[in-house]
Parts: sequence; C-alpha cells; structure tokens
Amino acid sequence: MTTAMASSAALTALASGQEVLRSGVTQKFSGLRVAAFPLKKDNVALYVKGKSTSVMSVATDVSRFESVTMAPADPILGVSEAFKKDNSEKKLNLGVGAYRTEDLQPYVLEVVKKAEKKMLEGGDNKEYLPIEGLAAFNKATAELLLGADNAAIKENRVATVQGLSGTGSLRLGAAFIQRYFPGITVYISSPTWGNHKNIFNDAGVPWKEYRYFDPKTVGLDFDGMMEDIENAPEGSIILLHGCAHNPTGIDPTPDQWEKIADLIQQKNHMAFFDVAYQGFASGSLDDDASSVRKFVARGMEVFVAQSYSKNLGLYAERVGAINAIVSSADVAARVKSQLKRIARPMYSNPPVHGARIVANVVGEPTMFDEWRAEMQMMAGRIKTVRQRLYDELSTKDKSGKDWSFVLKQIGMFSFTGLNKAQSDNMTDKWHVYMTKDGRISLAGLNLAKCAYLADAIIDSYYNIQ
Ligand code: PLA
Repeated sequence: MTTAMASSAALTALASGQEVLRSGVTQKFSGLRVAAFPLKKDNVALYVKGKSTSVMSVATDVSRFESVTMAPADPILGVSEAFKKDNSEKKLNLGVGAYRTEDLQPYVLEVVKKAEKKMLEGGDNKEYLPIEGLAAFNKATAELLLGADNAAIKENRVATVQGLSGTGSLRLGAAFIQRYFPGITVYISSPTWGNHKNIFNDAGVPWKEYRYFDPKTVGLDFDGMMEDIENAPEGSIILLHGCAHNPTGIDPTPDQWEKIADLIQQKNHMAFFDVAYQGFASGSLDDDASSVRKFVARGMEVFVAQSYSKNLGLYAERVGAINAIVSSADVAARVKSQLKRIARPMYSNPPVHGARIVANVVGEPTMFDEWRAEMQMMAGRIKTVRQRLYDELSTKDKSGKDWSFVLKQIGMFSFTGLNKAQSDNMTDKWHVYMTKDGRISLAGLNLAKCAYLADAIIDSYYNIQ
C-alpha cells in the first residue's frame, strides 16, 4: 500500500490548523495523521490555499480514524465489563471497590433516599452552580475533613472547589501543580490506586514512586518509604492516601504518621492527600481524617482530594472536592480563583444533585447521625466478611501458612499477594473477578461465598506459579 506523502508546507498548514482546500471546499484541519490515508484513485487531493501543487491525499473509502489503535481495558473498571459477560452462576465481582449488600446487590443509603425526597419536595431548581460548586457543600466538606472548629477554617485558609468526585478533584489538583509548580515531581506509593499514574500523566506532571509495601512482611515498608521521601529533591510533592490505602489496605500507625509529617516538613515537601474512604475505613469520620488533621495542625500547606463515592454510596453522582489548605486567607482566595480558572474550560461547573445530598445530610443532625450509623454498618459488614474469609483460609489451608494479614488490612480491599497468573486462575477457573495486582474488594463479598473464595485462593496460591 502506498502512503501519501505530504509536503512540509502542507504539514505546517495542518499542524497550525490553517485553511486547506479539499476538492474546492475550504476546510480547516489540525492534527491529521497523514500516514493514515493511502494514495488511491478516488482519494481526494488537498491543496494548500494559494498553491497549485498537490500536497497529500485524504481517503474517501477509509475512516479518518483509521490510525486510532484499540485502548487496553481499564485494569479496574474493565474487570466489571468482563464480569458482565460471564454467564456462570458462580461468578463473583471483587474487582471495583463498590459496596454490596449481603445479597450482593448495590446499596443506596436510606439517608440518601431521605435527602432526595426532601430535595424533591423542596422543589430545588436545576440552574448552573457557580464554577466552584455548591457553597453549602463546600462548607460541609471542608468541615467534615478538618473538623468544624479547625483553625484553618476559622482563618479562611481553606480553598475548596467542588470536583467531579475523587478522580476529578485529583485531576484539578494535578492541573494546578502542572501550572504553578512546573517540573516538580509528585511521589506516589508503590503500589497505588492504578488511576493515580494516569491522572498525573494526563496532566503532564512528572511522577516517581516511593516504596510502600513489603511483600515479605505483607506490611508497610516504613523504612523504605522514609528513605525515598528523604531522598526526593527538596520541595517535592508526596501523594498520600489519607486512610485505607488502596490497594494494600495498610496504613501507617499514628506514630508513623507523625514521623512522615516531620520528614515532609523538614524537607520542605508538600503533601497531597487522597481521601477517598473517610468514615469507611474505621467507621469514624474523625479517625479516618486524623492523618490530614495532623499535617494541618502543624501549619503545613496541603492539597486534599475528597470523594463521596464510598462513604455516601454516591458513586455515579460524581461528588467530591479539592481543598488547598494554605498559609493565609489571601493565598487561599488566589488559589481558589485559579482552581476555578482550571475547571471552567474543562467542564464549566460541577453537577448539583450529589452536592445537595451531601449538604442536606451533613446539615441536618438527625440525617447526619443516620449517615454515621449506615457507614458503620457498611464498614462493619466488610469487617465481618474479612474475619470469615480469614477463618475459612486458616481452616482449609493445612500448610500452616499465616493468613493473618487479611485481618490486619483495613478498608474495602484485601491485597492477597496473588500474582498475575494466580489472579488469572481465580477468574478463568473460579469465575472470581479481581484486579491483576492480587487485590480483592471485600465490599463485593458476602458470608455465604467466603468458603468458595477461600478454595479459589488456596488453589491459585499453591497450584499456580
Ligand atoms: N482515590 C482512590 C484511592 C480510590 O480508590 C478511588 C476509587 C478514587 C480516588 C476515585 O473514586 P471516585 O472518582 O469515584 O471518587 N477507586 C475504586 C474505583 C473504588 C475506581 O477505580 O474508579 C477502585 O476500585 O479502586
């Protein structure tokens, strides 16, 4: 197949979006992949305006998108797609971290239904929100994160912008870093939630990893973590999971958090917290925010991305926030203005429904208490399942292997230590859908399936290399 070659004049024209003549019709092209269009009899010649030479050809019989390659399935959300296609009755989706009931059905919190009813009766309108989001939500979310009487809030040192859940809020923070701290590297834990790398890549922010997980102890590699943070160039940004580290389920102890804060302060680094599981890790909103609060209490400046996907079950409402907690009210006002400036051309302003639910639930004491009770119920169910899985593994596995790491991990996930081939066996042979890094979501498991899952894990662990 012959490939049309374009002259440098045309390439310049194409790259700059200059007007190009296509069979007498003026069109504007930019970013065309010239190599995609074979030179064939019926293909249409392109001429740069004012020049008589033929510069390239555009195919009429192949797609303009011919050179677009198939993207790989997402390592987490792709698992749900594969699960849907499996017709086996045994199938179990332990991929995405989404809470299910004991019947393995999605769960809408009662308090959310109550808030929605109230909203419907109140006749709220559907006008655009301001770029920074719903004021009542922004106030509530900062207070939930830091505690309502936090000095940073009282001194107006918190810049909060409602984002498209945790992911969108992280993305806003990443875009801000790209613009205002160009060239600064973000250090992320190894391993981490798979999307962190995509977020910083797409924002054009360089990242590196710091050690976090020690496969030998199936615990935190605290010394490795500290060494890598110590060796990062002064002024780097350190991404930390506020609680319930994903995928390992291993968090630093309060004492270790103090040491991490000491080191970050000493090295003039800045922490960027991802708080996707507040209240969902321990059942307590305050305990799960204690890492962030430690840094803020020291007067350190931090970025914090929040999500209400898990703790209020608002996965599809896309409600969350990016907070910059900074040194003065004046800086906070300027940072907020720039976060808005980044948001406006990306998506203009955020959706209102989920934000109103959060504001209603938090703003009404009875509903707030109901929310806490439901959060504790969800966290409690996961803990019960975790215990049962551990019991089944310990009883069924006669080798004496210590499975207690399952109990030590917190949050939605268990990091089983299964490698890719073993995880493939879990899916191919046992119809257990999970991510290939060996992570299983215990939020998608029930007591009845624990024995089956233990059989699958033991088979994969011992019979597959
Ligand atoms: N940060 C962490 C650490 C997460 O685990 C997730 C979600 C998010 C942010 C973003 O969630 P949000 O955009 O819905 O607020 N992680 C899930 C889902 C639960 C996912 O991958 O999108 C997971 O299965 O890991």
